[in-house]
Amino acid sequence: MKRIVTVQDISCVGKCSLTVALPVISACGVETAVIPTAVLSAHTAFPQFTFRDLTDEIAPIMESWKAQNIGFDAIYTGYLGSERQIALMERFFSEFRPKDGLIFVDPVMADNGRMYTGFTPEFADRMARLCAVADIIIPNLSEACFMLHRPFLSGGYSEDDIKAVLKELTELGAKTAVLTGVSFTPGEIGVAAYDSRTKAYFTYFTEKIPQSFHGTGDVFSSACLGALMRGLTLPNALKAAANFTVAAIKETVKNPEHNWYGVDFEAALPVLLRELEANR
Ligand code: PXL
Repeated sequence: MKRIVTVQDISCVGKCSLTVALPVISACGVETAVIPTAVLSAHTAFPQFTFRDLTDEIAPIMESWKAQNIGFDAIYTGYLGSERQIALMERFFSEFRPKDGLIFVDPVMADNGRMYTGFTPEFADRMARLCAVADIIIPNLSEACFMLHRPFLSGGYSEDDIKAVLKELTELGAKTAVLTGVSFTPGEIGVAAYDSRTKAYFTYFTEKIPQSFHGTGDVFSSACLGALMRGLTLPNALKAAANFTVAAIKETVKNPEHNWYGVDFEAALPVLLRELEANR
């Protein structure tokens, strides 16, 4: 069984970061170790939340694992709370870089053209440097624009614009860039990806559900990494993750009393498992 480690916060309520990554990647049949970067009572879109920073735990955890020769097939970073945590991840990557494995960075910091509470342009610049040492980076359009110092592309952009953003993202240093939240046609949303080594460009679109929810980026990234670890090609992993994410949103909106804060991905896990089987 493949073993990955994911580094992100645990928001006790809210269905994002670790409370998504653990169940989704485990459901893919992949062992999922964690480094929690912070404990929040709820994610930062809640009007009120507690926040306990765990940065001081990261180096001791790394040293203890090193001493016991614990290694991973992939490292997946999500929400990181500070520039210091990013610096620790650079050290983590250099000491634990998996042989033939994958460093997968989701530069979580923004959506819909706005940074989440607590993030700054300096953080975006620092995150861009972490992206430089990743194999795959998976920002949404807002995060990509912040890291590239581009005005936010909120619509009305062309496929050439998206190709230019992807190329610039790989020029940061990452081998492959995946952009989420891309839409060229009303009613459709999806993903575009570019592999700088093979020059392969790939897109995949699903129907766009009008509501938007927190945590869908984490659902998408976790499913994509789980699928890659199960041996799917990147295009098939992206397709599986997109179909799973749209199924999770549909499960959520089916219930008129649905939560506002996250998606019912739990009910869509069978869709993900079928995608893994079908694309093996
Ligand atoms: O889903 C991204 C995310 C992760 N972790 C925390 C967040 C958010 C988005 O707001 O607040 C704590």
